[in-house]
Amino acid sequence: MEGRPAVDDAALEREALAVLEANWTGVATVPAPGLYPHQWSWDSAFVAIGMARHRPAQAAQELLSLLEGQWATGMVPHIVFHTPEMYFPGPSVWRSQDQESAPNSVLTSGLTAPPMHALAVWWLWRHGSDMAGFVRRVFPALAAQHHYLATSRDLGGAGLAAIVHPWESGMDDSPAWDEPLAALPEIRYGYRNVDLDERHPDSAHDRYVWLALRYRNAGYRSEYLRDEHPFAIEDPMFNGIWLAACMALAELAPVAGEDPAPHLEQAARIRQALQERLWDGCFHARDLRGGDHLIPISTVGSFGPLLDPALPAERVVSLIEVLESARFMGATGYPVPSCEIRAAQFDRTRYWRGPSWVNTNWLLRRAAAVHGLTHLTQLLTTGTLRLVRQAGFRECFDPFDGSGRGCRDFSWSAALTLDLLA
Ligand code: 2M8
Repeated sequence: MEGRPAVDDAALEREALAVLEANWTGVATVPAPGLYPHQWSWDSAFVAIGMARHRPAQAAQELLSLLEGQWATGMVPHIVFHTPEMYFPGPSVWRSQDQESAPNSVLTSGLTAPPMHALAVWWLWRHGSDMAGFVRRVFPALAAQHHYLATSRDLGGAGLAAIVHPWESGMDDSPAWDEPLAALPEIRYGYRNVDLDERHPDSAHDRYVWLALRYRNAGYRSEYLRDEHPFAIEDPMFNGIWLAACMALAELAPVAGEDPAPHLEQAARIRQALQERLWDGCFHARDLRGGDHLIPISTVGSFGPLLDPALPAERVVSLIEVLESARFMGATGYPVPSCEIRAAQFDRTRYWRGPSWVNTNWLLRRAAAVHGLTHLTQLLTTGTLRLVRQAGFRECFDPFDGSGRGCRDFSWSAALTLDLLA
């Protein structure tokens, strides 16, 4: 594998802080220089988590900058464009300025992303200092974000939030979306984009753009999503994160002088719906469009509901068995492949189709910790640190030999390393 001389903890921490400093624009952190020149929603939450102990004021600013992009509907967009840097799909695709509910001060995308933010604020409150004022300031925005998910995105009507685009999962090219994407019409736009072609060698990317344009042309209306939009999926990772975020909001409520009860009730609704709708021996995504059925493939997203401290013990045991088996980390040298390796679609080299990611490793480590699984927590910590020590802060990694893939100096890989080292 592509190695580099062993670095000790202090050097690794210095390197991580240097990457984050280089990727800081003055108001926010870009995921990586060049390829991702704007602020991405869940990337910023992971950056804030990693910075909580080191630069809490900057971490708070990171989240405030993201929330500047929040729409009046409560929707927190998956990209906020603070600068005119070129990126496709950029502001001319999303046209947020034409939407009454979008902010005037900044341009944004029209989709959302996994709602990590309340958890990030909780992390900051727990590990940073003097955070009560910040918590009071952002609490209403976080409550509005959750209200948006509970109303405009409960497309299945049973208490889960549906994603309406693969980009909303944060795991764009996950094999879980292959089948629902294949059911859409074949689209061939005229342009080509080399970076994106490498990620999506088939016409999948054109379908992504087509889906985004349909939603935009419908004025980003919830009624359109409910009645017409051809892509709607209840994803276990998105909803597992949302549940954890509701629990975090309940714990933050007293700090903000608010009642925790509605947030605990929301968490209970998600918990029940996850069990009733997404469990069939493992958690799977539910396709609300193609005849309303579970998509059989298991991915790293299947473990999202493990973030719930109240997940029934027998479910925890079954999920951990799958995670540690030869279907996932039992067969690879490094944690955790993003897709089960026995699946025909597994590809150790392609983004969310196989490689290991620092953010999902971190989420599973958090899940292991909330269930008191000390050995697994330790395995995920050391395995992830081995990846970045050997290959650097790459976007993702080959799960078999640990070599780096995607771009370099990737912010969440650096930030979460800081948390793993703590
Ligand atoms: C990737 O997503 C973008 C589109 O939003 C892309 O493929 O170009 C994903 O890995 C996503 O999870 C991440 O937030 C984003 C920026 O790092 O890149």
